[in-house]
Amino acid sequence: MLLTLDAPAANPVADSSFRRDIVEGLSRYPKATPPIWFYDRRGSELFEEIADLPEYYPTRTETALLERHGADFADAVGPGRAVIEFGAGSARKTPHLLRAIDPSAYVPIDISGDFLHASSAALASAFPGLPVLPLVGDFHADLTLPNMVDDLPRLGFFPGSTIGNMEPSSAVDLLRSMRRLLGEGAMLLIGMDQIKDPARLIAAYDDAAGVTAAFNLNLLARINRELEGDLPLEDFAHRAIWNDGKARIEMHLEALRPLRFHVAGHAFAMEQGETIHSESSHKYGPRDEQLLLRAGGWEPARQWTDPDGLFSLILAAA
Ligand code: AVJ
Repeated sequence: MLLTLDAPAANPVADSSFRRDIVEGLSRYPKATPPIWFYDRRGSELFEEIADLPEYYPTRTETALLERHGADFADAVGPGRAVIEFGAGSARKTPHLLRAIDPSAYVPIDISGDFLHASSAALASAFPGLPVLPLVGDFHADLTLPNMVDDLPRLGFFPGSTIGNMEPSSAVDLLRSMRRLLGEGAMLLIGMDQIKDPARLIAAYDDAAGVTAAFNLNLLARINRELEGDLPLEDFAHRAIWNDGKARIEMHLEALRPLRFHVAGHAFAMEQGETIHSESSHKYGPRDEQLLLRAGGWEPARQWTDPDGLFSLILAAA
């Protein structure tokens, strides 16, 4: 049962913070933009295509863990919790968890309103008795949960290793804000991608079919469309590099020649070879998960890792 009366209007707050983040990110050196802005409708659709790519193992590996360990989750979490999902509810993962733990409500949170509305409708029809209460917003900001979940124990669900998009300090801040939002007695089920052979990691972020390149370049198309930009997409190349010192994959958009362009009335220049750093995906070694969760105010309780050691789900308690 979907409890949103109408499709969310364009979110003016997101529009102004999009403008602020992009102008600020292109004004600094090196240029860098927050990955949250990848996810307009086209960006969300491209990410769903990435999730099916042979090179991109995280989604299928995490989904297999969710399918396989449902009885463990039911045992560890118990029925009747309100599931609060941070990031778009993808139709392929969340149903496995919802079927396993018999929740009393589901609150998917995402910044991309129209994509969230579509995925929430799909989930509501798959779980007719479950109150589905989509919340359009930035989960890094302070949010207020729907009144309906006020008196329910909560389970946060933060899959995909999206935590890896953040610098360690921001990741800790996010975990702390999740702890505040979910409250005493809450639990958190979080996906964290494991460190591995850099060649395998680079392939996962620079696939042969070029879908990840299109995902990265789509940000520039969105900037041109929504912020009166004139960036020449044909003069940028997608790059995925492994930063060993920081244990992260970095996606960049490299200028193939000296460039001058405008965004939101501001003029920018790039030298040939200069890049816009558009995303980091941090990878975690043994025990890193526990350290990060504890720093964020959570106590790790259970961990499930696939047989090849590629990806982990960790259950933690507030
Ligand atoms: C959706 C943020 C988990 O970091 O692996 C996929 C996004 N970027 N391919 C990730 C992404 C390039 C993905 N997350």
